[in-house]
Amino acid sequence: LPAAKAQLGGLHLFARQLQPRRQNTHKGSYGSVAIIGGAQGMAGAPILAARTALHAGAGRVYIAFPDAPPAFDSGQPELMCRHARDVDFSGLHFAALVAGPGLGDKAGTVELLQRAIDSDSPLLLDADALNLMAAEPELQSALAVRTGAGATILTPHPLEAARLLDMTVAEVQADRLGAARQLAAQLGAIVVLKGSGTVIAAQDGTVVVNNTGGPALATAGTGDVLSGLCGSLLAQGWPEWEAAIGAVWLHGAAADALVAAGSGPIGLTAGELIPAIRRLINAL
Ligand code: NPW
Ligand code: AMP
Ligand code: MG
Repeated sequence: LPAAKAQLGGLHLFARQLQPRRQNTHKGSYGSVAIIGGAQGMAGAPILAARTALHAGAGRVYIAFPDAPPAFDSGQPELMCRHARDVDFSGLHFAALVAGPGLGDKAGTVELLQRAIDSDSPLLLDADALNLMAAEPELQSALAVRTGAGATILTPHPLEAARLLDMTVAEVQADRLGAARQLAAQLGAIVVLKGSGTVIAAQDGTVVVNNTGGPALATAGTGDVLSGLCGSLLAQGWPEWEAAIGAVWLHGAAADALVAAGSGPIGLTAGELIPAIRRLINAL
């Protein structure tokens, strides 16, 4: 923790965001997040994202499933599980939308994604939302002209970035800064190119390389945790650049803390990151 504080102190980036909660606030003060995803067999992905969003401080968290939703998440009954067709994403209904974890590619998902892109909410696209975008040029056009005030953040891993750029993974990895910059400029979004040394790129070409985390994170579901964390920070009013960098940094720092305590690198699980992220946010 002292090392984490020193790094943050050096950055002076999050001082405005990491303030104690004001006394006279309520759940509405901390934003509603909707996680859009969870096709048959991949419900775990949005559940990990949603649980993270809650533990990182969002006031209310919904999961919008593309198919029939479970009645509730028995491990986290605070979450609200809905069928996506019954959820209104329009305008600024949600303080942040996270689309893609375990979303799949069945009929109807393109239209569902279009509704999310058309909203004015800050929007994070991950996983299958990125794969659908790579396959559907009209979604890319819609993203490029997203007119609302809401920011857009994309969080591809190298294969997802390669699909969007029509490149190979080797080409992306050979020039990670260039690939992230190209995607950010092409799609008018902040791009978080994940992997060892995650690159965060803005549309104007600014790039940052993260220095937390390590191979403990090379396990299923860690990307889903990152998407929920970033969505939670967006919902709590973090500007998009700070939210992207802050989420990546906190996600890696939580893994580092768990490794230091003996819970990794071998066998760390994505779910274990969630309480560690909460601990870090409260300590900082
Ligand atoms: P390889 O093996 O090296 O050829 P996919 P996915 C590559 C959901 N999940 N550096 C690597 O390729 C997600 O949310 C659900 C280099 C790897 O095999 C998605 O919706 C879970 N290469 C869906 O599953 C938990 C890298 O990409 C391939 C790389 C599919 O997502 C798991 C995988 O990419 C999962 O999150 C790197 N740093 N990182 C659940 N519990 O419900 C990745 N690659 O084929 O897009 O599959 O990422 O698993
Ligand atoms: P995903 O592939 O979407 O599940 O995302 C994996 C997450 O773990 C991303 O945040 C990656 O940056 C992170 N990650 C995976 N492997 C490493 C590594 N070797 N070093 C640092 N971060 C990693
Ligand atoms: Mg992923």
